[in-house]
Amino acid sequence: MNKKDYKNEEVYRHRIEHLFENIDIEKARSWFEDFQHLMAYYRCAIMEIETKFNVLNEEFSLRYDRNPINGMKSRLKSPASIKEKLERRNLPNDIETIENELDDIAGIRVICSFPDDVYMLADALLNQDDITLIKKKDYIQNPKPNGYRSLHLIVSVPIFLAKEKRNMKVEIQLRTIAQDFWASLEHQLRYKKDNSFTPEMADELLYCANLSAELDEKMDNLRQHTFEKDHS
Ligand code: 0O2
Repeated sequence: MNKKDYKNEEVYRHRIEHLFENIDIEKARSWFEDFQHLMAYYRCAIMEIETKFNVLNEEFSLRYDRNPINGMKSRLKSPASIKEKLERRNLPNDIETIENELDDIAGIRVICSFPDDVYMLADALLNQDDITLIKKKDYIQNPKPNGYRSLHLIVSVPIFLAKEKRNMKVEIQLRTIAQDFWASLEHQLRYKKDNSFTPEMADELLYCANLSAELDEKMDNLRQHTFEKDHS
């Protein structure tokens, strides 16, 4: 090591020490371990809810020869989004607060074929005796001013571990294919990093949201005509 490298090494070590001087490494390690466990419990809760929807889809397909679920997507909120949400709400980042105050760490989106399927699936899930409804927001009956439509449920579902049972919260968003198409593109346009989203684009998107609601209605009429004829 030459003299210059040696000096750099010293500076580097000094900077690292400075960075960590206010951090209790043991505390940080224990926080991280608890956080990893909590995230694993949320992953289990996602599996439980996904299974419930898969069972409902299967049953419906046997009974009526069609699938009400077109697709499902799930996600765990990223550590960066969790941190951002806690800061936005002025909440401490301890594990208890994360679990008690944030409802959307585990999220499942259920994309349904027809608008009626959204409510049929929501009712069927909420009728199950191990599911507790915590919050419901019906943005289909009451769309957001920007045109967003979706049914949001926050539910609590038990997960069974080797030595305990834990009730975990899961956010479920149920929407039709058309509502999902709109929401995905709106999200991409609105959150584009170059700030190019204009009020005219917002108007245009609202127009598109109303068009897709009309499309859903027409498709639902076709469904009633086709399937009711099949089962009459
Ligand atoms: P991500 O990455 O999708 O999870 P809160 O979650 O409590 O802070 P709020 O407003 O009470 O906020 O929740 P709400 O209204 O139930 O909406 C939460 C989620 O719904 C959002 O999650 C979006 O996924 C979706 N959402 C709500 N409004 C819109 C909208 O106008 N456009 C689109 N495309 N999606 C929407 P996050 O946290 O934004 O992100």
